[in-house]
Amino acid sequence: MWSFLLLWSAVVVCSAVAKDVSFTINLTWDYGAPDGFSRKMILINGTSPGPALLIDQGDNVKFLVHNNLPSNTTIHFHGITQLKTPWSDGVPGISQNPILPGESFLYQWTADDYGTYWYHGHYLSDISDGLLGPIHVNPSPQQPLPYSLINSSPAEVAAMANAATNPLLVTISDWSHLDSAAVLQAEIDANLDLYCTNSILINGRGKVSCLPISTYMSLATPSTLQALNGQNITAQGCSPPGIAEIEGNFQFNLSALPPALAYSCEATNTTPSVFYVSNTDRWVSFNFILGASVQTPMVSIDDHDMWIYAADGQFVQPQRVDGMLIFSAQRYSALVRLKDKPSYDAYTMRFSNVGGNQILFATALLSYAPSGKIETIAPDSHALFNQAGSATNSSVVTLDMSSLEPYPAIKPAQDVDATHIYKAGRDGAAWNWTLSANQGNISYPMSITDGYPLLFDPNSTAALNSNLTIRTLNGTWVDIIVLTDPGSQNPTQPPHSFHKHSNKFFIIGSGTGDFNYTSVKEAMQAQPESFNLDNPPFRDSFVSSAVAPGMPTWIVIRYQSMNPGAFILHCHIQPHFAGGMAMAMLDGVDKWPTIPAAYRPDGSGTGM
Ligand SMILES: *[C@@H]1O[C@H](CO)[C@@H](O)[C@H](O)[C@H]1NC(C)=O
Ligand SMILES: *[C@@H]1O[C@H](CO)[C@@H](O)[C@H](O)[C@H]1NC(C)=O
Ligand SMILES: *[C@@H]1O[C@H](CO)[C@@H](O)[C@H](O)[C@H]1NC(C)=O
Ligand SMILES: *[C@@H]1O[C@H](CO)[C@@H](O)[C@H](O)[C@H]1NC(C)=O
Ligand SMILES: *[C@@H]1O[C@H](CO)[C@@H](O)[C@H](O)[C@H]1NC(C)=O
Ligand SMILES: *[C@@H]1O[C@H](CO)[C@@H](O)[C@H](O)[C@H]1NC(C)=O
Ligand SMILES: *[C@@H]1O[C@H](CO)[C@@H](O)[C@H](O)[C@H]1NC(C)=O
Ligand SMILES: *[C@@H]1O[C@H](CO)[C@@H](O)[C@H](O)[C@H]1NC(C)=O
Ligand SMILES: *[C@@H]1O[C@H](CO)[C@@H](O)[C@H](O)[C@H]1NC(C)=O
Ligand SMILES: *[C@@H]1O[C@H](CO)[C@@H](O)[C@H](O)[C@H]1NC(C)=O
Ligand SMILES: *[C@@H]1O[C@H](CO)[C@@H](O)[C@H](O)[C@H]1NC(C)=O
Ligand SMILES: *[C@@H]1O[C@H](CO)[C@@H](O)[C@H](O)[C@H]1NC(C)=O
Ligand SMILES: [Cu+2]
Repeated sequence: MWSFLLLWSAVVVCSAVAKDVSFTINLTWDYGAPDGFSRKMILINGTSPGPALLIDQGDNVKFLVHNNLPSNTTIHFHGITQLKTPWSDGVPGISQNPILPGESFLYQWTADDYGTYWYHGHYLSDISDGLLGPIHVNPSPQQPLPYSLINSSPAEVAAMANAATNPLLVTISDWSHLDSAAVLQAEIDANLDLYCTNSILINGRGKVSCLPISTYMSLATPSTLQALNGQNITAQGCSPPGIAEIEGNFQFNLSALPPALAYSCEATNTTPSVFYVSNTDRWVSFNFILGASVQTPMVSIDDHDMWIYAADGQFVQPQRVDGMLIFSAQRYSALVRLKDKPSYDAYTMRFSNVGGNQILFATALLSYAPSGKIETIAPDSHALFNQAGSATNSSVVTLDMSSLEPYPAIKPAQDVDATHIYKAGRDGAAWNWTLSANQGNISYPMSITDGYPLLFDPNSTAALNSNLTIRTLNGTWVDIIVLTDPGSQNPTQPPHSFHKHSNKFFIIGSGTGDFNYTSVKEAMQAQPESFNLDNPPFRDSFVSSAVAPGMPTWIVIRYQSMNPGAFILHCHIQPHFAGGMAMAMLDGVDKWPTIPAAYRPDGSGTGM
């Protein structure tokens, strides 16, 4: 007994001593063929996704980037709080100047929170060219773990804890055969909002599948068929560009659109990613990261259900699901009970986009057999979801995003010090998105600060423009209400998947219709059923509901300003972000930090 206790306290003491970990990456612009089609892309030390950062809670991280790209870049560590290191948040115009071609930059931060995160480029849409990689932070030994809520048997709990400590990281992205600069140019030339990609990638591997148009039509949902209004889905599985019900009442120039961005499809025959498991481990943890620019896949594994036990890193009351919809920028960790006696060597993992934009899917394999020994795969008839992500069986359970209760329980403040209401939508063009409904455009935020990012001058004209920035006092609680409003030019909007940099927030309410109130307090008196101040989700992403004609939607997040610095709140759908759907957030303007000389534009500006 004594030796057990001593061992335990030794572990605690050890882990309390934060260790330093260093990573160096070299970014290059080179040929790759993730879905079998070759094009130039961003490689991170020769791969995409880049190497996984596997660290422990409390570690001090140094991350040195060599930019050997022909373009500017910055790296953001998505979901990392950057407590007391706002200069390492990686947003051009907000917290640093871009890393120019041939230059290097040193990011330094502490892994304050456990969980699954990711790093990615934040300069325009460089993320869409392959600049992304996973991060996993193992919790400190003091952190309570939710596994016994799934199965209380000590042997099962130990197997789950082991699986969660050694997760299989699944980075999901989507892929276009044109680079992000060409996609953006095509949007402007054709005056369109582009919402198609050529494939979905799982850990950087995918395949171009072209189904017969009649199959696409039979997979289309009733609402997609209604929007199509007699037109066919394209060979690429897309709703044809320029449908007013989808893109708004604007003048489009379809002849300026390269066929690869919506119409053409050339199938490839690549092999999928394989995730190897051993049934003697009993459990495996798949930690999914959605690094996609556009697509929203339904994730499922044939013949296996999943226990979702963390959302955006944060442990939750586990939910048993057959399938899970994952939105741009989100992460979910799923414990999967392995079969004691599998009937097949391998089972298909399915990732099928849900939404009227495109029918597009990817698969991967969960294999019980070692590499090179897969002889039998459970047949497609075992799938619970079709290639459009719709359930094929009425008893399937999908993730309920609104009830991801944090574990252990945490509560937001019951009232706030400040309320900010923003209207989000298109302005003037299908591709021109705004979060403030007043300002914001394609070059935002890169262009607004002209070499002197907001972090270095929180009293600049741009920093004081309330159409572009949210300013908070340190320690205060703040509500941000995002109203997605159908305008006359803008009858519909897809769901937007927003991400706030720095600390996590609570998602305390949502609804349809106008938000005719000046505060949550007032709204709660009128419609208490739309709010949860007791055990709401606590995470770093939130999703607005799709907007239909005449039917606005709204969603409220509540957070405590506690990390003075300049951050950003933005839609993570890349064409929307590059189109301007962002607001700067200046947290703790009354307690502004002193910026180390190494990060200041009038110092070296490189972190070194
Ligand atoms: C990237 O490659 C460099 C040079 O080979 C190596 O020193 C470094 O450790 C690699 N980085 C990672 C994160 O693996
Ligand atoms: C990065 O990779 C390029 C191309 O392989 C190479 O020329 C360059 O020396 C590398 N830079 C560093 C700092 O490793
Ligand atoms: C890179 O950033 C610099 C500084 O903001 C800017 O002058 C330059 O035009 C940018 N280059 C590209 C290729 O966007
Ligand atoms: C749609 O495609 C079918 C073949 O799958 C074709 O017969 C029909 O004419 C097409 N309709 C339109 C409006 O293009
Ligand atoms: C539409 O795009 C084509 C091809 O880029 C171009 O030649 C034409 O001038 C454009 N039309 C309009 C009205 O802008
Ligand atoms: C339908 O889904 C449920 C839940 O996963 C499963 O138990 C059942 O076997 C499925 N039925 C069919 C016909 O696939
Ligand atoms: C884009 O939106 C901004 C802000 O809402 C507006 O000022 C600008 O005129 C719009 N640009 C175009 C091309 O419509
Ligand atoms: C903010 O936007 C409103 C509405 O477009 C405009 O009247 C106001 O002048 C703008 N404020 C600033 C500081 O630009
Ligand atoms: C975007 O904003 C910048 C800075 O306010 C301005 O110079 C530029 O003209 C705007 N671009 C568009 C397309 O509205
Ligand atoms: C910004 O202005 C306020 C009020 O004038 C002042 O108290 C604060 O020190 C200024 N902040 C910085 C970083 O200059
Ligand atoms: C900001 O507020 C947080 C939360 O109240 C507090 O922990 C922190 O010390 C404050 N920071 C500064 C610089 O005052
Ligand atoms: C909100 O106000 C608008 C305009 O004043 C009104 O048309 C609408 O019915 C109101 N909505 C609700 C839900 O009260
Ligand atoms: Cu969006």
